Amino acid sequence: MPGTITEQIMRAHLVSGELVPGAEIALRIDQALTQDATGTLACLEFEAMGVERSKLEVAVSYVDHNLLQADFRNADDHRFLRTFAARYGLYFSPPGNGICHQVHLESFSAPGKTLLGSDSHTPTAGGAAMLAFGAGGLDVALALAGQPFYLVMPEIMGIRLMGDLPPWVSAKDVILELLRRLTVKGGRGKILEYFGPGVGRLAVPERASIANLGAELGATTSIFPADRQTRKFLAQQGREQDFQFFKAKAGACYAEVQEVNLAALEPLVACPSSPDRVVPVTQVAGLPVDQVLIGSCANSSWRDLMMVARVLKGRRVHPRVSLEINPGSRQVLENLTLTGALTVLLAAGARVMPPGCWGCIGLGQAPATGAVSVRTFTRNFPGRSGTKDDQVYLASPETAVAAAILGELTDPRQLGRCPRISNPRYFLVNGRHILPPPEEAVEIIRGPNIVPLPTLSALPEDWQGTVWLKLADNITTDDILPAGSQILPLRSNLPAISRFTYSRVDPDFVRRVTEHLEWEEEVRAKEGAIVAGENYGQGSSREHAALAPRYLGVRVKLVKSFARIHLANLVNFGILPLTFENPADYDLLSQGQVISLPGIKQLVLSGAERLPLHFDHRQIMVHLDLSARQRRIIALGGALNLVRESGDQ
Ligand code: MIC
Ligand code: SF4
Repeated sequence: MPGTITEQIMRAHLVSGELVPGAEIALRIDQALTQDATGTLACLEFEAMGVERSKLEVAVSYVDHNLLQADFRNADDHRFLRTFAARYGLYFSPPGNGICHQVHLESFSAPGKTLLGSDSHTPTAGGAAMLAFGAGGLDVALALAGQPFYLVMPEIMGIRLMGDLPPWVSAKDVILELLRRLTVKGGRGKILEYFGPGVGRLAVPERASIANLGAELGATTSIFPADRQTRKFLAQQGREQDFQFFKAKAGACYAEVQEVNLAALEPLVACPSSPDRVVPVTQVAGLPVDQVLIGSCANSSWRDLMMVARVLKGRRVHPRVSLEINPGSRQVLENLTLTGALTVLLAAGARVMPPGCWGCIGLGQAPATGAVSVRTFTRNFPGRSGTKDDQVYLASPETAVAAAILGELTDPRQLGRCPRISNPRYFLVNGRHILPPPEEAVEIIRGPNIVPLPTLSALPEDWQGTVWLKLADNITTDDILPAGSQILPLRSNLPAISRFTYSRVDPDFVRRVTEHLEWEEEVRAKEGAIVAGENYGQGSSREHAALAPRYLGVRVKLVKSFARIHLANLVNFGILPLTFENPADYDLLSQGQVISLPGIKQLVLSGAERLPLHFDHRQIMVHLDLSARQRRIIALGGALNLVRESGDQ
């Protein structure tokens, strides 16, 4: 009998397939979450399915990303999401309530349940023993419609935690250590399951920080057992009734095991501009720092901000530094207020924002030119902060606050005695702000910026197109379609947002591919391909990064390897995700080259895994590694076409 926690939860939710690594499986989903930046598309997709009401136990629409209301557009989105949630039976968490992952952990997490979220950090709930996956909005819309979630069964990697964290070293350092060892590609095709004596010493919010950043390893998800600590956390939230024990059975078998001795860890930082460029902070100590941001779904729990307040007590922020605090949730902020910690933060010179993502998605808080910014966030991809050539370091709250006080990167152990943070027996829990769906009928209100989805054409019998862009390894979805305060308000307006496709890596891309063409009319008549290296599409789950290129005519992506969520999004929008049989063939292709895939539709539908690709009188072999279900979707031009065709609900 399979005995890992993952297998136990999967078995209880298995709709089809076998729990064999590499096989496609379908899982029943208990809970779903969306956030505003991905949620409007998910809502439009759900509407296109013609289903009357969400079929899930719990579904929550959060507003946490697009909080700035510089004009009507984000506000229109918020109202659309609120009325949509009320109409279709979702809870609604309004702006100011907090980051979806933190609020979900506090208010809805339940051991042993499955959760699907249209955000890549949904695995945060794995800290409370949920099997939680990030996915594109369309997959979440399908889950709301009662469909299972399809994924390739990952391998299960065991992470044995030993010992106890030393003072000034915290959960962020545990996951930074794994990023140092495994890199941003190291978790691909894997679920990370934590076990061992060190686990029991970590409280749920600390586990959640570790599970959260598993996304940066490329892992499918991460999960911790449900134990005494989990019960304590749920009791603090007034939800002890949602607790049940979950741990791996004796003889549970992991494909591989990484061991981390917590006692041997030291404070670490991820250097610019990738979460895996990890070094001990001592190696970069002394570097002058201009900005310190504390928050994001990785590090904005009560424990983290309380630690920051306790360290700041009686101290002042360095005059050069702008210290900004983004609390994870209203609950965190209320409890900081109650304990007086908020006053300490203000007195020390911190700027305190309302709960939300803010600078983590580039919504404000951009650093000055050439400035060093230390952040407790999840990602430091180039330019994500909103400043070109930014210098963003990722660190724990302890290391970040030390930098804020001394004005330079510092080993926090220099600060003397480390405060001990013990969680209160009960938090002040105020559930009134999460709106349950009403019984009565509600009309959905849309603003002019909410544009209906386009219809996508089916795959032609033979395909020919131009290589429109050639890119390197580790291209992120921020590179494909950036976020930030200018672009985020266009998340529900595909024609408008598509004008920013690849704008960060090739500002000329959109002009080039649409040149001499009438926008909208002919743009889809001409098709193209993108060529790239390893781990293409890492990072965010935003399906705009698949849909916007498709809208501009990209039908083929040919790369050395794909990141999981992006691959699923490409399939959902009818883009052929091809990989090189021989990675060295990458060097043979260049921008502007015409490539062709003769008989492609038949080959896709026949299940062929090796396909011939022609260019310049030569042929190379490329791979299409998809299930029969995914092949049908590609042939039809996208998953919505499949739903429409089958009248499937
Ligand atoms: C991110 O951290 O990159 C985001 C912004 O939360 C994204 C979602 C989005 O692009 O809206 C994610 O992680 O999926
Ligand atoms: Fe928000 Fe940042 Fe977390 Fe994404 S990673 S959900 S932008 S806080």
